[in-house]
Amino acid sequence: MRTNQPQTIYLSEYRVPAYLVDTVDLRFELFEDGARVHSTLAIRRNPESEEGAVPLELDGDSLVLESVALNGQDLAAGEFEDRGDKLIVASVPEKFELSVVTWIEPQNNTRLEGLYKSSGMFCTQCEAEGFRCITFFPDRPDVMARYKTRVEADKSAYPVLLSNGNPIESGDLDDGRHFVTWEDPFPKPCYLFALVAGDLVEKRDTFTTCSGRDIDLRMYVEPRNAEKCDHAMDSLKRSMRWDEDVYGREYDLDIFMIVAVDDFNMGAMENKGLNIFNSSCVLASKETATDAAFQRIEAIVAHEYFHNWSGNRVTCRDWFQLSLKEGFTVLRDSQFSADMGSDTVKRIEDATLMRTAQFAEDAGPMSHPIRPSSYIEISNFYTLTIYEKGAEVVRMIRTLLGPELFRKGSDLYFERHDGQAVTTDDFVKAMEDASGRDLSQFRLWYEQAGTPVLEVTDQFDQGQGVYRLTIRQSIPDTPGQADKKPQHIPFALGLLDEHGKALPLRLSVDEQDAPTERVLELTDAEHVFEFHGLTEKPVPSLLRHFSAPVRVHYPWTREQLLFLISHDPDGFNRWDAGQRLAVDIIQSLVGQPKDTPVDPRLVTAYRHLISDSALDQALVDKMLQLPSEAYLVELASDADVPAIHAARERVLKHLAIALRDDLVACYRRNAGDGDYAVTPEQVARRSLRNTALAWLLMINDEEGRELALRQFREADNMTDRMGALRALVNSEYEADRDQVLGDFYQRFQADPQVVEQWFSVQAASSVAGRLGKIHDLLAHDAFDWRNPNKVRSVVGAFAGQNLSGFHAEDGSGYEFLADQVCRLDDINPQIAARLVTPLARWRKFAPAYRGKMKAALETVRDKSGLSKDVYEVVHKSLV
Ligand code: 0A1
Ligand code: ZN
Repeated sequence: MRTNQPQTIYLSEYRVPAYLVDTVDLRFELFEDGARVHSTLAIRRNPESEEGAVPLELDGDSLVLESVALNGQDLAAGEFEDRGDKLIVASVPEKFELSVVTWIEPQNNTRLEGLYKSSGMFCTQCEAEGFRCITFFPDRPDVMARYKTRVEADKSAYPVLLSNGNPIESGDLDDGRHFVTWEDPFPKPCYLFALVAGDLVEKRDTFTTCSGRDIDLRMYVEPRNAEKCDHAMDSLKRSMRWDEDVYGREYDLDIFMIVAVDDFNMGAMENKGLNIFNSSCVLASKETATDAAFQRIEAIVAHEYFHNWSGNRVTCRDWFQLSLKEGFTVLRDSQFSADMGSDTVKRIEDATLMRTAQFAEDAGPMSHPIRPSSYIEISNFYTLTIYEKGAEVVRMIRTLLGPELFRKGSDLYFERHDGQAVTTDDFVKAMEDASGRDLSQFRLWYEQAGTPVLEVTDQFDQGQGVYRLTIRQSIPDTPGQADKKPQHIPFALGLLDEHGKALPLRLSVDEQDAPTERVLELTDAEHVFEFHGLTEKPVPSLLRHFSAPVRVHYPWTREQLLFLISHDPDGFNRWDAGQRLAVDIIQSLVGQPKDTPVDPRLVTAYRHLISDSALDQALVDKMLQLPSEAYLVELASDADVPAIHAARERVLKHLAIALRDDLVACYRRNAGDGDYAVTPEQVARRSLRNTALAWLLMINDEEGRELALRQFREADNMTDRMGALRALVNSEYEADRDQVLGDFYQRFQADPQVVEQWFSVQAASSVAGRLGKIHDLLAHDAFDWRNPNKVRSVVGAFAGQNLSGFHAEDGSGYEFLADQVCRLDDINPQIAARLVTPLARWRKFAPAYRGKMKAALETVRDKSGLSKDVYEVVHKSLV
């Protein structure tokens, strides 16, 4: 157990920094047994601070202090205090230079924060508070400085030496060492600092900006990955052009660099001019990466690039404002992905993530507003709420203002705050000032946690031809917040007549040329809207495009949903109707006897979808996917996972049996695409045939088995190969499964990104991923506790995706996860805290499971030396 209780940080206690740093001069001496960091800071008292001549306090973590000098004079022992997490100099002048030398051990840094080694190279991760693991510094984003960085290392082992900005000097030193000095002209917070040193190959390209400047684009990767850079480079160029076209944002430095590293806690990091990526989020070839990976890489490259404006040029005042940069940037990358592919499909993917995972977070013990008011460990707040809900909130501003005024607001925001560290309120203010709209009630989205619930009822007045829609909103209590105020919600809708025709939405009897889709604005706890001039009761199409991150309850009949599936002119809501129907049918089977009939109308609807090649195949592909187990669990209270799993499987098998011939035909119709390309059409074809295979194998279909084995053998790309592998792994053809898993490993064992996929396809499988198997995977030669991707691909995939395995009735899955979290906590607390999430949601589950989950969580709580990362999640979930 922890002896000291970690401290809570409050937004209300924010004070401007007492001291500012104008310039940072760094010199890194990199060695095999450690690194010496020489730092010289030009510091002055902050004129905006009321604190006056207070002691200077710098943050530190795991540093060995070698010397401190003030204006060139070494300080004597009594003149400063090294408390480990703080370096305090009691008396400093108004303006001075402080030089600090620290010794660190990157080779032993398993937390992967600060400077560490990954596959032999040095690299950094400073967001959120990693810079303090490199040197003593006021580690907060509102201290912005200009950096000059000299990196020195052995020339043969580390020929490439990188940092932010532009290289200004380089040369050889004694003993086979060399150096490069970099200078970044843009003031930045220390979380955007980066350094890389390694034996890397360089891939180059150029981009000409809208004003005609040539930007030097460079990717640095390990030699074995040299052929996996093209997709990221192309994605980067598309992102740069898009940000100019859509947001008017031009790149500002002369060089833009991307580096791939294997050991990385998150997906990627937007360090100024030197983005560092988790290898799995940047490297791709058709032989090794699936379509989904190609799309993910494009989105992440864009996300990091877009941060150059939304995050770097304008940054966050403090970490409570994290969603300022993350929410806005996720919206931007989501718009970009929609523009590169299909708007509807992207919207379906975003809404699915929100409804499955963010709603669960918002209803769980760690629920927080997109601008939290307190935290213990900021790393725990890189959440779906900050990122995805944050993006939805900015999207709603765009919906309320319309695209033109939104762009005007964005321009004003960048112009007004360039070079500053600001708040979410500054963002909203810029939107208000540019548009003239009052967003005061809208600001509640930033302050109140929880997912609003809309109860919709309707009534048709035949005599008057009026359709009355009543919408009541409520927001559930969340930890520390009760009795919430109604929020400002844009609610898009349409009404259809019995033939599926879109009806004009007349809000008054005499309204002419009324539109067939409207965005209603909900601001009160209850609204009644009247639509005039109707001759029959319409079918409502509600919350089109997922116009707000809310739950909608309306008493749809199955007939209405079937009608919307085939008639709604809005693609998103056609998909949504299909999901609602499938949810309703699966829910009605949970806990029922095995022979309870499945509503035959589902089969008819699916048959129609599979065989209608006139429909947009990408949408069909999405519509065929049954709601996931995770989503069904999210919708349930007292969730009984094995029962949910069984009901969903029953529906899946029922569909597969009934549609067996249609599936084979679908597979054949979509076979063969010519040259592999990640186009929406090809992606849909491959996905459709992989869905067909998966379903056929669920029912032990011999022809399906042969098709899968052939596809596995003959595949020329990873999507096909993985599709066949996954179908076989999830089937009862045990001998085939072992055979293909063995072949796959033999072929790809040298490629860590593919081995990760090989781990996760097994760990996530309810058939192949039994606990014994999971232990085997952990004992496998290719598994490495120090590599977050490996941990996620086995432990994370088991607890997060293999729900029936994890929720085994004897509680063995819970005990397993608790053991792994404890083990990992000593190696990498950030990853350990993320892994514990499935247990932290224990209150969600049926009593038989809940108690065992709680007990497992208590064993984590009682571990000695628990990190504050895990402490926060465990304690908040046990209160
Ligand atoms: N800002 C990055 C994500 C990131 C956050 C934290 C990290 O370490 C704790 C690393 C990366 C992004 O949004 O892409
Ligand atoms: Zn980001």
